[in-house]
Order: sequence, then C-alpha cells, then structure tokens
Amino acid sequence: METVLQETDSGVLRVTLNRPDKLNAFNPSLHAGLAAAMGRAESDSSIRCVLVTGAGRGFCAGQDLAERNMKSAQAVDLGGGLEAWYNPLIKRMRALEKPIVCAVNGVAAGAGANFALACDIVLAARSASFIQAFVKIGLVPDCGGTYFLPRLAGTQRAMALAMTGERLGAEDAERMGLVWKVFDDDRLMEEAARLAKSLAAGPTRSLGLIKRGMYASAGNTLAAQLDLERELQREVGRGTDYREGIAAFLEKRPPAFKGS
Ligand code: T3D
Repeated sequence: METVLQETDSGVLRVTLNRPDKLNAFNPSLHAGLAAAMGRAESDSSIRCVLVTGAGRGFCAGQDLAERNMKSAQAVDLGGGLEAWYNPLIKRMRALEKPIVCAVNGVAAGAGANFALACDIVLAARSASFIQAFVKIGLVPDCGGTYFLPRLAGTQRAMALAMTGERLGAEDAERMGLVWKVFDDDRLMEEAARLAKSLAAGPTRSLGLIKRGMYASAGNTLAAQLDLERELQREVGRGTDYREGIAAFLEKRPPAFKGS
C-alpha cells in the first residue's frame, strides 16, 4: 500500500498521508513518499498548489513510536532523524514558491501537528485537534514547533501547549491563530479542494513571492522588509499575470492568470 498518495486535478497536487491504521504516523516510507511529492511540486510547473491531508480518522500522529522501541540501553541519536527527514521536509515546504493548503481532518500530534503548521494555510475539521505530544514522551517540539508556535500563538500559549501537551480543539486552534478556518467535518475536504483550486488558478508567481516576503519578515527589520517588498514587487511587475490582472480589471472581467 502506498503510504503517501498523490493525485492531480486542475493544477492542484493532493498529497494524502496514508497509514490510517497508525493515524498516519511518520515512518521511513511515509517520509520518502512526502519527499517524492515535494520533488514533484517543485519541478512540475503545471502544479500550482499543494493540498495536504490525512486518510482515515487522523491527520498525523507524529513519529511512529513503534520504530523507536528501545531494545538495548544504547543511546539513540534522535537528531539524526531530524537531520535526515523532518528538517529537510519543513525547509522544502517553506521554500516552495507555491501555496500549500493543509486540511487537518483529525488529530495532529507531535511532528504531525507541526508539519500542519508548516503549511501556508491551515483548515481544520471541527473534530480535529492539535497536541504538542512531545513532552509526554520526554522530548521537545520539533518540525519547527518552537518556531511556528510562538509566532502564531504568542510565547505564553506556545509555552503552555508545549509544556503541558494538552489537546487543543480545532475551534481553540482557530481562535489562537494556528488555523485559518474550521469547517464541519463533512465539509472540510470540499472547502479545502475549493480553496486549493482557486489558488491554483491564481497568479502563482505572486503567491510564491507573497510566501517569500511573509516568511522573511520574522527575521527582518522594517527597513529590510521594505527593501524586500520593493524587489518582490519589481519582479511580479514584470510578469504576464500582472498585465493580465490590470487588463481584466479595466475590461471588467475575471482575470485568466497563467502563473507566470
Ligand atoms: O523519534 C524521533 O525521530 C524524534 C522525533 C519525534 C517527533 C514526534 O512526533 S514525537 C511525538 C510522537 N507522537 C506521539 O507521541 C503521539 C502518540 N499518539 C497518541 O498520543 C494517540 O495515539 C493520539 C492522541 C494521537 C490519538 O489517540 P486515539 O485514542 O485517538 O488513537 P489511538 O488508539 O491511540 O491510536 C490508534 C492507533 O494508532 C493505535 O494502533 P493500534 O493499537 O490500533 O494498533 C496506536 O498505537 C497507533 N498510533 C497512534 N499514534 C502513533 C501510533 N503508532 C505509532 N506511532 C504513533 N505516534
């Protein structure tokens, strides 16, 4: 069975984590499948948006803990797994200059929660939840959790979520800014597909550079950010989608963006 499913439709690459009996926990096969999907999203210009979700009742329960069953007293190097799999995944997601929509269909725990937060727009089913489960097994948040959480929710909430490992319901996650919108469970995928399709029909270069600008701001001064905006605007201003946007406005018709 494929542990990561890839389907394309109308410029959207839908990526489904597919180990439902293990709540889509990360194992080497799932990591390899995600790396392949990222490679496709990076190299195929017909893909203009990525939509990530999970099969079954969970989104992703983080690291597959059965793979960490210690049989000896020998020390383990968990940094190796982060270096090999998780860190490159998160870096590639943030560097991809195309939108990534995440549809959190159920529980998102540990690395699964932070993998969701690494996406650009996060939607959640009303029954979904987020758990910074790391502390319950004596670990610290990874997959960018210590970066995303304080920035999205503020240090106080980030600290409490990480230190208690408390389950956060979708509506509270929305209130805290971890999630863009919550939908009734039976509407989540329809709404996520609608959003992804509309982004895929958008001005892809502009969306990609919006992403670059927004994510650069965390480490920039206002002056540096203004300089960056000037350069990004210069670049999109040379694009055909900008010309099309202006023409469509003046002709009072919807724009037909080509993504360039
Ligand atoms: O090791 C490194 O590389 C370091 C990096 C670590 C990154 C991390 O992600 S650490 C955090 C790992 N994740 C967790 O600690 C979460 C563990 N799971 C849970 O706490 C619960 O399963 C949930 C709260 C997520 C959901 O609870 P519930 O009651 O809805 O479901 P369940 O019955 O616990 O799970 C259903 C099945 O999925 C069950 O299998 P079974 O008994 O039916 O065969 C369960 O064992 C399995 N499962 C759930 N999470 C994991 C898992 N199997 C392996 N690894 C999991 N993480």
